[in-house]
Amino acid sequence: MSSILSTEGLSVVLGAQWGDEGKGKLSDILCGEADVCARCQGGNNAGHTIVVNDVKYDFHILPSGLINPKCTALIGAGVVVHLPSLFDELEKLESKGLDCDGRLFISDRSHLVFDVHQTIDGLKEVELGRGSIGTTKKGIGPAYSSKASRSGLRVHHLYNFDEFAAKFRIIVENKRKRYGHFEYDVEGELARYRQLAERLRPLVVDHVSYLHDQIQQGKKILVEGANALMLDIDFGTYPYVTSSNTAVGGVCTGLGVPPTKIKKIIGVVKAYTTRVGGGPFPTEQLNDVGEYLQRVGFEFGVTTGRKRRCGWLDMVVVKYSTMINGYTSLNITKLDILDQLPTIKIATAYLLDGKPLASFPADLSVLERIEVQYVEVPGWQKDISRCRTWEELPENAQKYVELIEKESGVPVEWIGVGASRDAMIHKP
Ligand code: 2SA
Ligand code: GDP
Ligand code: MG
Repeated sequence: MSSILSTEGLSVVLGAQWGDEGKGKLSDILCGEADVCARCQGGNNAGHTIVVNDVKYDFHILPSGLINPKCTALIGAGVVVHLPSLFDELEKLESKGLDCDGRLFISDRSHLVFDVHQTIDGLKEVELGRGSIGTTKKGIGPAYSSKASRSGLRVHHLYNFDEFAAKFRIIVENKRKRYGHFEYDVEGELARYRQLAERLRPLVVDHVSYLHDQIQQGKKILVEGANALMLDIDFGTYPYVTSSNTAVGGVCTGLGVPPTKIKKIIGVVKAYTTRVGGGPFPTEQLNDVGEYLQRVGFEFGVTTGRKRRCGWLDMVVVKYSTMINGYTSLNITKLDILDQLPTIKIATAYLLDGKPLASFPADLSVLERIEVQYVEVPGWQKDISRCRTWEELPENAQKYVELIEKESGVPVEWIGVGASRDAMIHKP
C-alpha cells in the first residue's frame, strides 16, 4: 500500500454527507504511511471510532494518526481546543498503550474553548427551544463566535498570563450580561489554566513554519476532516450546521497552506445516509428501513451517545459536496450494513413542482417542498464482511458502487466492509 499519499503536498480526508461516514477509519489506514496527521477545523464535537485488533479507540480532538507510532499529530490554527478534554483524551489513549510522547503538536494560533463556552452552548439551545440545532454542547459555536467577534483567546495568550486573565474575566462578564447570572468559578478556572499552560508548553509550535518545512522535505501529510460538508457553516443546511468550514477551504484557512499544495482529496461516503442533531434530511426513513440501518449500522453518536437518524444514500448531497470539495477519489463505507436488504434505494434528484433542482437548495423552506426521486436497485443479500478484493464482492454490490461512481463522476478507491482496520477493499 505504498505511495497512496502525496509527497508533494497534502492528502485530505473529508466527510461528504452529514458526518460519521467513517473518516477516522480511513485516516488511520492512510496514516500507516503518513509522517504527519493534521486537524484543520472543528473541536471535540467530532467523534472518530477506529478499531484495531479488536481494540476500539475514540478520537474527538486528537488526530487519528496517533494510533500509528511513526506518525506525528498536529492540531492546526482553525481548530478550537478545550484543553481539559484534550489532556483527558490523551490520557485515555495512553492507558490503551499508545505512547504519544513527543508526537503531538498544537498551533500557537488555535483558539481555546472554555467551560463558559460549553455553558453558553447549552443555554443557547434552550433559548432556541423546538428549533434547537442539536449541538454536541461542547462549546464549539460559542468559541467560534468569540473568535469571529475578535474577543477569543488563543494558545499563545496563555504565555502572557496577566493579559490572558484580564481578557478571560471580560469574556465571562460579557456572557453574564447577555445570558444572566450562571455559576462559574472564574478564579478557580484561571488557576486551572495556569497549570494547563505549563502542561501544554512542550506541545506548542509555530505550526505554519512547521508544516511548511514538512512539505518542503517531501513528507507525507494527511489532513483529517471533522464533521462533514453538509455541516459546513457556509454550504451546509444552515443554521443546522457546525460553526467551522468543514469543506476543503477549511484546510487552507485552518492550516495556513496554499490550495496548490492540496494534491489528493478523498471524499468519504457512507453507503446510506445518517445525521445526528436537528435539521433537514430529505432521504430520512422514519420506518423499518431507518430502524434497520440504525440497528445494524449501530448508529450512535461517538461524542454524545445520541441515536443517529438514518435514511437512503442521497446522490444529490454527494454530487453537491463533490462540486465544492473536488474529490479525487471516494471511500464508500459501511457497504456491509446493506447486506440483508432485498432492494436498496438511492436518491438521484430533488423535484420542485415536478422539475429537478440544479443542486442542493440554500433555502430550507424550498427543501420542505421537494419530492425526492429515487432509483431502486436489487440488493446482494450476502455477507460481504470477509471480502477483501473487488472481485470477491457480489455482482450487485459492485453495481451499487459503480452507480455511485457514475452519478458522482468520481472513482471509488476504497470500500469499507466492516469496522476493523483490515475490513477495507482497495479498488483497482
Ligand atoms: P456543534 O456541536 O455545534 O458542532 O453541533 C452543530 C451540528 O453539527 C453536528 N455535529 C455532528 N454530526 C455528526 N457527528 C459529529 N460528531 C459526533 C459523532 C456526534 C455525536 O461522531 O457521533 O456524538 O453526537 C458531530 N459533531 C457536530 C451536530 O449534531 C449539530 O447538528
Ligand atoms: P467519522 O466521524 O467519520 O470518523 O465516523 P464515526 O467513527 O463517527 O462513525 C463511523 C462508525 O462506523 C464507527 O463506529 C466505525 O468503526 C464504523 N465503520 C467505519 N467504516 C465501517 C465499515 O465499512 N463497516 C462497518 N460495519 N463499520 C464501519
Ligand atoms: Mg463521527
